[in-house]
Amino acid sequence: MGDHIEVRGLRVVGIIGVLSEERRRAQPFEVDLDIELDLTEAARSDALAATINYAVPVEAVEAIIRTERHELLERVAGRIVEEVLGSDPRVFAVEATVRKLHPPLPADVSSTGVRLRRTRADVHELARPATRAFIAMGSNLGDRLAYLAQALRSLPGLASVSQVYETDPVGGPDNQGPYLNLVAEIQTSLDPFALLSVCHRLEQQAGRIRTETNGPRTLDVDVLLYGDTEIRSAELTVPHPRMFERRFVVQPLSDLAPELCPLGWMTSLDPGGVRRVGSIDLTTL
Ligand code: PH2
Ligand code: MG
Ligand code: MG
Repeated sequence: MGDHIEVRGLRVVGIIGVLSEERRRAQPFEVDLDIELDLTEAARSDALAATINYAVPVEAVEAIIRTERHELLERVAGRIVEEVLGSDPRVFAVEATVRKLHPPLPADVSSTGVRLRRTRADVHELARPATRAFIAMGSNLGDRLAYLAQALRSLPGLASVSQVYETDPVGGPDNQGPYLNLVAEIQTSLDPFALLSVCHRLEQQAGRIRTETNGPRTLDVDVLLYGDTEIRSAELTVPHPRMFERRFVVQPLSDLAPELCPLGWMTSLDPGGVRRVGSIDLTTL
């Protein structure tokens, strides 16, 4: 689409800089803004309500430069982008250029500046607080421990890992070997769907080939829990729908978060087929 509202050459005086003379005396800055939003309706209807009044971001930029005290042009550009994205949900991206018009340099330079472009998705990603999530892993083909260790090394935000358990296969064909299972705790600012694609990437990295349901696999990586969030969508169900029926999940989960595993669940599950085989040392992964 490529629609923009454009502001060029907005000049404001402010205190931004690292040098002590810059901290003492205000100097001139110039800002260019490109605000990306769909202008189809405003272009057709001539209604101000169908777009954003550019006086609003202009005023926001003036206020940031005049009243806030930052050292870096980067931070000022960051603040402008945050503010303009936050001011109206129809804005999907903002590019801000901030120039210092008389940079204190021992050279003949007309201006110095920084340009940032951020989409709404970028800013949300940064602003999202970390969530405690639990990931289950299982392997019953090839060098099982090596697949688990490799996946743990690549898992972003890893905080702790359960003991490793050898478990009889539940469901699937008869001729498959036992699993190694574990549960990992992570702190993540990825949203649950981005986390799911990380899990799929780890499975691919282990060369997983999907044939039959519950068939043998080099690596299975499932999202068990994501904070208190509940999700029921075609791609992802959280909490994992079968987790509390499966001792190969509940046993390692209870190593990390017994408070999430009330005794009733554990004792109602068949105790057979799950053997503790050892632990993975996070410091030597
Ligand atoms: N995973 C399954 C099906 N059955 N059995 C064991 N013991 N461990 C698993 O990880 C496992 C399973 C589907 O993901
Ligand atoms: Mg699974
Ligand atoms: Mg799976």
